[in-house]
Amino acid sequence: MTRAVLSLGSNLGDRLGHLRTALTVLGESVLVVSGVYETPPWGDVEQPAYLNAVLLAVDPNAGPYDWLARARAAEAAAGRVRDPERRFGPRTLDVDIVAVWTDDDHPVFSDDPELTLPHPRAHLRAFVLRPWIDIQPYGHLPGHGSLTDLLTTGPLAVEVPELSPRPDLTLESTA
Ligand code: A4P
Ligand code: MG
Repeated sequence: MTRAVLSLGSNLGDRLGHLRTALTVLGESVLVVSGVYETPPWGDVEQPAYLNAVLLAVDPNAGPYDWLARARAAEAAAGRVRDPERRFGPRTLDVDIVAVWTDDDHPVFSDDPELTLPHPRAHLRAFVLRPWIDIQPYGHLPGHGSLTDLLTTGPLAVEVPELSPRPDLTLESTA
């Protein structure tokens, strides 16, 4: 069994609809979903604002690479087209594997470029950590410390106020 924290992002087309598509594809493994946040684009600023959310998923039969396969299936279902010229550019749906834990609660670490765990940029992104703390207030990003510390000290603290909670947009869990 593994537990996985996945991040969802969309800034093209029906953004909320694309996030909901991810939940539909991930299905019953989804245990809990954060609120939705409207966030300024990170990494490549010449693009529309994103909707971001984070979820916790659990599956007795899923290994780490199964989460990656499901993430790709969700992106495909949302009609994602990759632009190799624009790494952090706009997309209908991005599903990243933020972190994975084994059934005995050990975090999985991997430096495989195909699946790097934890996600190599998660600790730099308020748009991942802020939704995550909604669903795991005492959570830790493996290798980087508590979500509370990451969000309240250091460079991310100034980014948090730039994220707009969108309580008018809800992602229902399918669990
Ligand atoms: N890969 C390795 N590790 C992982 C992992 N933990 N999770 C590999 C997911 N994928 C992982 O990913 C590129 C390669 O990373 C794949 O081969 C995969 O096997 P991709 O999904 O093909 O491309 P990408 O998502 O465009 O690249 P990347 O580098 O993951 O982009 P990011 O870092 O996800 O950035 N601003 C805001 N506000 N909100 C956003 O959601 N997202 C991005 C995308 C940029 N700016 C944003 C947002
Ligand atoms: Mg990605």
